Amino acid sequence: MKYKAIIFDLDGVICSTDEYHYLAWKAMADSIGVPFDRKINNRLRGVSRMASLEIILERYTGPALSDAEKGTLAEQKNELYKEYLKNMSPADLPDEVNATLQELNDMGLKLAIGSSSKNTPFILQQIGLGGYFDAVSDGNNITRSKPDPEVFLKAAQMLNLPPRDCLVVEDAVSGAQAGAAGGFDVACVGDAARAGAGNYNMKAFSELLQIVK
Ligand code: B16
Ligand code: MG
Repeated sequence: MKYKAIIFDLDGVICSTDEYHYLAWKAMADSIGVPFDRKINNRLRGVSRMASLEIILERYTGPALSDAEKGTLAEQKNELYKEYLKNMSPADLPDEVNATLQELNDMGLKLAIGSSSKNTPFILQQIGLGGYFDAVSDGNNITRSKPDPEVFLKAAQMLNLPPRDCLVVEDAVSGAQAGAAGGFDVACVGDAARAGAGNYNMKAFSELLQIVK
């Protein structure tokens, strides 16, 4: 086998929370009168919460905001986002992803998560994957956000494996860059695959079954 483990990004790879992020950021943006649309929302993929807020505030023209006020705005968004996440269930885990994870597990690969999201444990629980992964590295155990490789390096450490033995799976260009910067091979789906950001650029998640052999 080419790899001993696979480290998956969460949002955009295992499941999609794009719409909930959009709705929650939109409510926050409306509350301070800053324009926000789905195109800007796309730029927030894989980006940490505070860095996402800074991107949204690029169009803000009101009175200067203190760090404390920015923290309150991010918290306001997150509270609403968590309310939306309560709607998630195992039905939000696509069948193809579920079946592929089972097959990869049966092949003897270690499976881990490498996500920027501090809500990772809650999302995994909602989609029925709480306790499923061999390691979970997320926004709660990192100090630097993607494209810094920290989140993936910590996942590899938790698995006790060097980066060359782990394949990273990402949907965001910043995430693919993080994987490459950490010395990992990267397989991309979605936006990052269309941008050709990975060593492998997939049309379907199940292509992983061939890539790892
Ligand atoms: P939170 P990923 C990322 O998750 C999302 O793609 C990104 O849109 C979000 O801003 C970030 O998590 C932080 O999320 O506010 O829940 O901590 O793609 O790295 O799994
Ligand atoms: Mg992602």
